[in-house]
Amino acid sequence: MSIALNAEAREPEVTLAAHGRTLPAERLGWLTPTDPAIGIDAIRARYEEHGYVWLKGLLPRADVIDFRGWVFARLAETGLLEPGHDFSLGIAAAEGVDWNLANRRLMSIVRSAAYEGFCAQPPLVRFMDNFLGGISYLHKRKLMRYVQPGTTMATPAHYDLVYLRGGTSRLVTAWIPIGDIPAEMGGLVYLEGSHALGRGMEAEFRARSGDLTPEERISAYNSHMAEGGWVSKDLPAMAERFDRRWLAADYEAGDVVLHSPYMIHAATTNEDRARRLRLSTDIRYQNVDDEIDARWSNHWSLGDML
Ligand SMILES: O=C(O)CCC(=O)C(=O)O
Repeated sequence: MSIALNAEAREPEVTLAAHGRTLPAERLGWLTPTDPAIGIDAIRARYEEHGYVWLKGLLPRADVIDFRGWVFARLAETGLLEPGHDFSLGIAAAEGVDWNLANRRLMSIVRSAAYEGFCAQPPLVRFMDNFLGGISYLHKRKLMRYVQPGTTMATPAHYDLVYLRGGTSRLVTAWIPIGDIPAEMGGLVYLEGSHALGRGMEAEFRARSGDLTPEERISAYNSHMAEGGWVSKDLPAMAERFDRRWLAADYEAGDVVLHSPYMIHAATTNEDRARRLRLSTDIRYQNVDDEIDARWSNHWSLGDML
């Protein structure tokens, strides 16, 4: 496979915002894409250096788009989709969503054989075995998210280890766009080089956590953390405070981003003019021989406080 990969090809002409605050152009940059064909050693080296690796076209694009259609067909009854369009387009209805039903359906989808198969598809499993240098283990608690256009929903800034402190720190998150997610659709943004910051924050938390019970020490909802384990909802202020940029990307179906459990990331709002729903999954891998956080051995349930 040969993919044209141009790191800073796109001028930051888009405006990205989250929680009512717009990222200034000088605090916005672009992720560097990686061609999976460069080989596992080079991929690992990039992951270690940058805290992420954005793998272009690792999965068959048509399969990812098919799966997007499958998911939205199952959610159609909830009123989430505008009728009359191919489900794989994922065009959002302007109103009338039955949120109780949508939540129930989402919980069924993350328990489905189809989703299990998507997450365990051979190109991904083979890659993860190779990347982790052994037998890869996929945590059972797997998250799928859809984001409506024109709403304020956006994941606040955080690093993942906060939610997985009960096992090894040698974790790898795979964030997989299920469909194209151009930057204005509110995909993940990464705080440049922040895996070093996350390590520092974690060391500081450990140093201060002596007064917590063992359960509290591994919980993201302990009294030393901001509500929900977030670092902040104010992305421009974080960029200023740490004097670095947020890196965005035009993700395409078939891409997979791997990020370090210390890498600080967030999402921006979905401003898609075509009113497409942003759909993605985030799942966590580790080497099976490393200690496993037992709290993640159940399917995701809304409100499971993990
Ligand atoms: O998709 C999102 O909005 C958040 C995903 C995330 O936090 C992750 O992949 O760790």
